[in-house]
Amino acid sequence: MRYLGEEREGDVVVITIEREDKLNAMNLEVMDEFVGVLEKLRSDSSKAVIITGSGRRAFSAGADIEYMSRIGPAEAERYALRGHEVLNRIEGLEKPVIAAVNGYALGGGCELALACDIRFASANAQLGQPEVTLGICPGWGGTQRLLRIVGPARAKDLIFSGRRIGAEEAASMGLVNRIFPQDGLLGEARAYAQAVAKNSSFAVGISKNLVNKGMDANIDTGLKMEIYSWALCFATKEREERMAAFLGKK
Ligand code: CO8
Repeated sequence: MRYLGEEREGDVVVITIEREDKLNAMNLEVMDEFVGVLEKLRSDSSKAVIITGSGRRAFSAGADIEYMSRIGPAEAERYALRGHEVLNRIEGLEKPVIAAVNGYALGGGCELALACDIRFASANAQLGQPEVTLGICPGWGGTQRLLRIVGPARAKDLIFSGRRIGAEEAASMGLVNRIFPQDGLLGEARAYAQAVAKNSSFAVGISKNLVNKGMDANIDTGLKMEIYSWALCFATKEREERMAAFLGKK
């Protein structure tokens, strides 16, 4: 792969966008590589995934502006669809995905982070949806996922103004879960991912699915889904073993 690094440590896979000279902006090739990596992650034995950017300046500065400056509506649709495919695959992956936001996460970069389950940020991170400054609206789910994470008023503020916010402000609106010094960020993300990976991956995966699907379901449907999923856990050997191990300790 040219633009994505992939490194596995125990149960955790770290994917790094490696286009540091362009602040990890994502061209079509980056998105194509993402599709391949995510397809593999769907069925491999890993239990948690971290996505980050190379270097100390950016997670990702977004979609590739040089490329977008030369395309028309048909190519733009193809680009948007590819982006949505990647982000939907991240959201649909039945294992936790943590964004380690190590600098700028702008436009498509912020949208990539929004599709992840958990966002850890370095103290120098800056997030934003500056698309309108370029004459476009957010195109990789920003209007929809940002709305669901921070609510309509904050989403509109960020999208209409295109302003960049720091890690503290992002955390205050729930856009970022936790903030770490830059040098500790990846280590903290790894430690968190390893800790989550120790839990039942079936139970974590099914919980992710319930939260994601529940976001757009009415409460009755969401609670019904929870009951069925909960009951399904009782069909797993792992549930039996984990409960027996707990009782055996006593
Ligand atoms: N695309 C392509 N190249 C980029 C991008 C980008 N998004 N961002 C930075 N770069 C490049 C610069 O052109 C520069 O390249 P070079 O050295 O060859 O000139 C290099 O990265 C370093 O950038 P700067 O010199 O600009 O660094 P600064 O420290 O001066 O500024 C900023 C850093 C503030 C992050 C600045 O680079 C910036 O504002 N970048 C653009 C951020 C942005 O607007 N992102 C949103 C893009 S739109 C988008 O993401 C839409 C998503 C939905 C797509 C839907 C599909 C159709």
